[in-house]
Amino acid sequence: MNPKTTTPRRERLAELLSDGEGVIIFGNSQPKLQKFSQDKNFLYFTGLNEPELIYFGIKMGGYFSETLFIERSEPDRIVWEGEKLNAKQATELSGIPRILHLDEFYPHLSMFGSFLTTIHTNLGFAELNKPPTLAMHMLEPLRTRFPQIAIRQLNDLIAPLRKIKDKWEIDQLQKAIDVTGQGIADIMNSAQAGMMEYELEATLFYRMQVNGLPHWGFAPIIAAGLNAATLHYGDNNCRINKGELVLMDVGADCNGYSADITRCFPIGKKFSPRQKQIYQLVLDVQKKIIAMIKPGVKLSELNKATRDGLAAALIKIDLIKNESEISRYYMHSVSHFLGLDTHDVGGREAVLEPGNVITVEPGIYIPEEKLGVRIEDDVLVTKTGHKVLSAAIPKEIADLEKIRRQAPEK
Ligand SMILES: [Mn+2]
Repeated sequence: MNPKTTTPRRERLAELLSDGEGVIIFGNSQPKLQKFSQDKNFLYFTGLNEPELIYFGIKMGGYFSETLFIERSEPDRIVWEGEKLNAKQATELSGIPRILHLDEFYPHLSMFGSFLTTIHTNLGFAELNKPPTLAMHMLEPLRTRFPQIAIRQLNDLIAPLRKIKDKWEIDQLQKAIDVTGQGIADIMNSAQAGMMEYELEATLFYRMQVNGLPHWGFAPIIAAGLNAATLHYGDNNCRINKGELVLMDVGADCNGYSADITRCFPIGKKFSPRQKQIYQLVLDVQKKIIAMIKPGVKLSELNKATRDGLAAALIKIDLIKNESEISRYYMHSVSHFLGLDTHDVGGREAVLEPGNVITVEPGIYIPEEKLGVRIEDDVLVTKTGHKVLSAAIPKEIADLEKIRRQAPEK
């Protein structure tokens, strides 16, 4: 990301604001001895992937004024932490001309305090038994002094911007998806009974790293047998047994953009008849849902068609008697937006528009048979329909069995 991508985004942000409205985006902090990961709204609007930064923009008299707050450099900390971003670099990388230091945040904001009507910020959500979020904590003195200022969730304002992906963003997603697909192929080519789930995880992670994508988009799920029927299983620490079906819900990160792919494969040379039956019905529904995708379609329509399709299929094979029982075996939504966040901004009631990227991921989970199947692709909505960005990653039974026949077996 560079000012060529981020400056136009902030110009569009400015267009969403009325006079007296401001935007404050708190960048994330560096946790001790852990990898830094930037707040996605901060990254989207500034392109700066560094900790301890705050962005402030305000509309006044039709004019949009922007300030970035950075840390003061402390010469004797450099040997520990390296050089901090300086003002010149911050402007070059973000295109934001005015740079101040973090200790100037309150004095600077106070100058605009009586003029501000609303602040849109990455507030987060208050939770019982949890401390206030950084934004709540940081804005408290301002709220006390200027009680007329309404504090709003930034995501509600900017979701319409973030959910339309430009070409550069789609390229990042495509690269994340392609490398994830290569890693999935590596796993399918090498997985054997007796391995641990985390060995499969390591195979994909290695592929990501040698391809220049050193970060996961989200914590990977590698789940064999019964574990695949546990929706948020993420321990990845069980031994994989012969005959089990392995479910992988994984995605690499490319410049902050996350792939989100789920594939299943048998740990022998082929699917058992029951695995095949369930897998095929999930696949048929998944393809039907993908075929529906075009501008104007609502996510809620995709959800309803998925439930109806899966219910009809399970009635046909006598697993359930009537449609309402489908919730026993399928209990999540079929789609979410994908982008900087794996579950990206955009909402559940959205109407699809060109430039949206969504997942399509129906599943059937039968714990009593130690079987879970989910198939997930990443789909771009185009002007006339859709393009499956993950189309190169095999999912047909015949293709998967062909790969597995060639894989070494213990
Ligand atoms: Mn997903």
